[in-house]
Amino acid sequence: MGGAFSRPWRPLPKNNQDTLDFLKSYSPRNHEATHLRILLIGQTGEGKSTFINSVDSVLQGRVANRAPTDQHVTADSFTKKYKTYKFSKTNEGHYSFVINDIMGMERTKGVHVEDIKLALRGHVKDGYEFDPENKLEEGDLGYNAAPELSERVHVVVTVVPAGVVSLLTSDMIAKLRDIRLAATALEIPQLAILTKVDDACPKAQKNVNNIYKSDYLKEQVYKFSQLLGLPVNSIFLVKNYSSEINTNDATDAHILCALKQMIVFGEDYLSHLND
Ligand SMILES: Nc1nc2c(ncn2[C@@H]2O[C@H](COP(=O)(O)OP(=O)(O)O)[C@@H](O)[C@H]2O)c(=O)[nH]1
Ligand SMILES: [Mg+2]
Repeated sequence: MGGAFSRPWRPLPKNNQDTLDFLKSYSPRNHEATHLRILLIGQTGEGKSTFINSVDSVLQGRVANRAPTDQHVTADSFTKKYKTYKFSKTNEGHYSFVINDIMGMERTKGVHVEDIKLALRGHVKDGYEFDPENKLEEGDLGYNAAPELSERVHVVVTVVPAGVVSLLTSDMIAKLRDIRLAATALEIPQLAILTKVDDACPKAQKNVNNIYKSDYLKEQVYKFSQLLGLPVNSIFLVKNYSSEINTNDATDAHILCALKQMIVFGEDYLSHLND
């Protein structure tokens, strides 16, 4: 045995304030884009809305609850609309990145993979209500025929609970890979967050700083990397603010670390678009 809780297999993020400053001062170098758009994808109940709330909580320094989350996860996806979340700065304006929440991707009653591909290219209007029976078509009310750069997706993030990685069906993996290929064809960068590390690992539940010391969580990251073909260093472990009353530095650190990488990847894409 021995090594299960010895040295972290990835260094712990260090300075939250540096990352917060980076986020605050960030704006796309490509002036055609007013902001950077992050799209979260995954099945229902995996922590997408809670991640959006967690980001808001970290930025505000208090637990926020803007994106409706679902405590009672049923076959029906709670989020049906394509919705853009902006984040307010304390004094003025908004951060120069936004996060899109999308309907869950379950086999029946889930969002069409084709609709997600349209969203990547900015063709899905904000507020469009996904219809599992019918995919969005050119000419539909919710179809944006001439998307601006800011309406396109600049980084795609797959969200899966750490404890669910080994339970993903081949059908779901095929869908995720399908979207990944579509994003790759558009050269859109991708990463993943494995949520609910506290549910998946008792040591992580005790102390979130143990997540990079857990062999079990490391295995899930490597397994997910293989399943999806994403590099290991594009996969982040996150404990969302799901039951806490106050924020804390350790939980903030992992959320910030994942968020910063999303911005770095998205910025890289945006700034090289016209090369
Ligand atoms: N323990 C724990 N629960 C979480 C975490 N993230 C989300 N949840 C819970 O998982 C449930 C579904 O989350 P939600 O964000 O609505 O999932 P979505 O359908 O992907 O948007 C909610 O009850 C959340 O409180 C996490 O990191 N840890
Ligand atoms: Mg949701």
